[in-house]
Amino acid sequence: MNETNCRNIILIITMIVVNTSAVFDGQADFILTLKNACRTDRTFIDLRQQYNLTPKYNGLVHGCMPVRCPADISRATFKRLLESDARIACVEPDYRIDVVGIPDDPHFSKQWSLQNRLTPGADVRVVEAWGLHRGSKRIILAVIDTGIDYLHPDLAANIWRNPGEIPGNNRDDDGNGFIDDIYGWSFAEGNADPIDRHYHGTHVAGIIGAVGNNGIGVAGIMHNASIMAVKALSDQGHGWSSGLIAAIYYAVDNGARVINASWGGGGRQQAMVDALAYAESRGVIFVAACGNNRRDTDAEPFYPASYEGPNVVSVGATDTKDTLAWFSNWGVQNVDIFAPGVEIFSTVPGGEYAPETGTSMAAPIVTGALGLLVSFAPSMDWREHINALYASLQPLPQLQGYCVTGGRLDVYRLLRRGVPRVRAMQAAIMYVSGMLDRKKERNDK
Ligand SMILES: [Ca+2]
Ligand SMILES: [Ca+2]
Ligand SMILES: [Ca+2]
Ligand SMILES: [Ca+2]
Repeated sequence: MNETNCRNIILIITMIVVNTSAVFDGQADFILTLKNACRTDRTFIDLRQQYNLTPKYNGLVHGCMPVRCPADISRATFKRLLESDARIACVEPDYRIDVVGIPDDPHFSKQWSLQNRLTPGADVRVVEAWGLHRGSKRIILAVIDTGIDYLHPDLAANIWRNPGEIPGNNRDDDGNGFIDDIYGWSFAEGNADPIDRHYHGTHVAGIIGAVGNNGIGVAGIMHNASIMAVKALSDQGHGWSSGLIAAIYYAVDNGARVINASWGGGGRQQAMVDALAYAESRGVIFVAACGNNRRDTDAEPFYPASYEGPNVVSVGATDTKDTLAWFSNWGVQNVDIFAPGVEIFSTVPGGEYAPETGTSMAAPIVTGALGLLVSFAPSMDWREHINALYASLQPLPQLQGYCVTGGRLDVYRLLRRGVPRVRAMQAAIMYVSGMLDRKKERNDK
């Protein structure tokens, strides 16, 4: 057999094995991260057989392999066994992850919001920003959450549709490893339907990109957008880090430019660090809610917001008085910026609308703002987009000591940062088109 044939056969084997449909839903016993040199289907099969493992997915999720162990051996013994295997870089627990839910003191929250409803609101100046740009469907934002009500009349037109996939033919037409993934994928249920029966993901999606200027409901920060629905949290609002890691890889591999993560929990995890580094390597920004526990995350981290990658933007919540919201976490090293997170009105399943409160609502305001900038100034790279975000904040003395920047989002100033690049691009286009016109004139003579 010559080398080409051999490679073709390996390729065919790869295509059969790499199918990320779920073997089981729910919690894995361990997430194995394989060493770089061992990230092959052969190793996947060998490990499964040798240790009698049940993998969560029918293939490696990049280098990562969530598994259940055989019932007849203790977890501790098994962990030691796996850790001593030279092919495995690390063996970690599969953490429970929850939506960053409504603050757990709803009564107080109601009173608090009633008290402050008459106070003039501080805002992120998005109306002025809309004078410059309102977004576009070219930019894909991934909402990794409880799914999205993609049929909601104020969202449907801004939901991403996988261009390479034909719905309902039981085939993976675009060859991305997922069959009939039209709107995204459900890693919570292991199927192609990321519908939201909770509320959280739909609310987050509407903040980012409810259709603007359509005469109904609310306007997202982006009036026009493509929102990818990646469901990794259940209809009860929780999930497992194994599913969230797979969801991040899915979003990155399918073209998301910004990922919104209004969830968290569990400990620091190498498999998650790897997924976020992969996103960084592809220029994908990861915006994470910093949590609603009213605590200093420098002392007690809240993941994923507390991961230190330069593409991870950790967002805390301010209230209508532009001060730290009563439930919001903070961290002068761990939290990057603040955005409003109190009584934010947005879409909920069934064509409805409701106000919600939390850092879960602050993060998608930042995601939407970054989406606007990415769409407005596409010639800037992700580092420039993030630098523009930090440089354009409204500095507020009352936020000093609560986050790295001491500032609250200002969407208008953010877009202004993109103006020189947009002008330069327009000038270049005009120059080229002028040259073409002159050339045409010469030819016509
Ligand atoms: Ca597909
Ligand atoms: Ca299909
Ligand atoms: Ca609307
Ligand atoms: Ca950060």
